[in-house]
Amino acid sequence: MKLSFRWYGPDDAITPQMIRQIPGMHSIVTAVYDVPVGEVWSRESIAALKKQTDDAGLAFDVIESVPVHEDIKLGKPTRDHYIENYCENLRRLGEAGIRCVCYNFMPVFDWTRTQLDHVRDDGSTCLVYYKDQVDAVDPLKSDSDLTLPGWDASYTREQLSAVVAEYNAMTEEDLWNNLQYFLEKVIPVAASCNINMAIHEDDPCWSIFGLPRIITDEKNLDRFLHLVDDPHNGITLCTGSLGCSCKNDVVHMAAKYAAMGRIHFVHMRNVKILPDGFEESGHLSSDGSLDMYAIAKALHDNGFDGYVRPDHGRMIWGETGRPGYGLYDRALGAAYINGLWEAAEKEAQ
Ligand SMILES: [Mn+2]
Repeated sequence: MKLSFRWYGPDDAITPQMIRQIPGMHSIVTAVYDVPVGEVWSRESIAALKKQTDDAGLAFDVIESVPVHEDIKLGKPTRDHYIENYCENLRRLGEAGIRCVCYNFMPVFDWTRTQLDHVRDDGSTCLVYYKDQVDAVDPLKSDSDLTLPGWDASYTREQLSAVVAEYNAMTEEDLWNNLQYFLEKVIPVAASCNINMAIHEDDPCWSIFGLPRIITDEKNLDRFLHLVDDPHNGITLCTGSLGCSCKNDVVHMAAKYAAMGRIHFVHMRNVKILPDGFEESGHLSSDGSLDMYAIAKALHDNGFDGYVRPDHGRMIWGETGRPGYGLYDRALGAAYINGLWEAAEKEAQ
């Protein structure tokens, strides 16, 4: 297990030097943020990230994310141009020493939550998803002034309605076909660059606004891995994204896909499942619905040797900043992951 931590680049108030002081820290997880989605990342921007990471004494080997342009997901004629740009990014990242690239294939909306600052009993705040609040939003109604946090602000309301309508005309099978087309071009390039591709599950792992969503459960992950049956075609096991549905047995999935050598990256976070939604919790097992030790042990006992990072944390101790990405609670999460891993190692001896 190589412990890692997400860093949002030079504008992030949390610096690589701070991250370096978390015990056991190995890698920075970052991305180039100064280029629109679908364009080629400059070698200068990649080198600047690498230098800042190197200077802090951390490894520069994981990217989250190289985002996939909507035209690729929609299967538009322009997709070949964007896929070639994607492959060029992989070549440049491979040259710079990147070994793992996280991405997702979610239509339009990346992660979806209804509130980013829900106040918990202990006074900390967290991200939540309440179904009734999602149901109250219709992205196709341009006169609606309702929005959800985390929506891509680069879309105008009209553009958002248009792209949602395009996806509504697609079936899940169409999306599968577009994913396969993408993988068949990208995975051979990743393999030649010694990069493991790690798709992130849809978050949450069900359809929203009638949009197709396919990276959601064990059956679909099995199908995904067979689309291109190459070890470089792997997954990011995001425990919170899969674990917000009680239908997913995250411990079983961790064991199974680790044994297959197809988990390259793990996002460790806990989540409390509610009858109609979920609340993100502290990393500790008893704070949510997931058995975090059983997940860590399943990974360990099945030979997992990839990257792990604490995922979203609560906001605690008065910290402000990017919701879910404060320093304090993620650092607590990292310390907890260290403890879980040490216990799994010693139990196995
Ligand atoms: Mn995640």
